[in-house]
Amino acid sequence: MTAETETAQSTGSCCSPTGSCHDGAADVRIEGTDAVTAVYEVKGMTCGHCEGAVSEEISALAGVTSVAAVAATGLVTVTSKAPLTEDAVRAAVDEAGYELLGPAA
Ligand SMILES: [Cu+2]
Repeated sequence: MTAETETAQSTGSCCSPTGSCHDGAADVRIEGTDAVTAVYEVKGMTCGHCEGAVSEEISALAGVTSVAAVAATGLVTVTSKAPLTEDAVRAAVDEAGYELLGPAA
């Protein structure tokens, strides 16, 4: 009989010894990179599902770090590591089933 079985099992942590993998509140910043934020106007969003669909497609674009779509205003705020072309955003919005009206003033 041994009494040391408990400590031997604690090596399965996926990340740090503290066990904190993804802290939801963490503000992730990419150092040395200027984030670009652009606001676009999208036609046709009516609910949270629409917001999610548009966000998902735009999030898939290269360099995009965050997307915030608001159906009530029709505005989509996109943060990326480099400026996006309007064509790329338009294609993503189109893919989601909505229409990009253009950059919001
Ligand atoms: Cu909807």
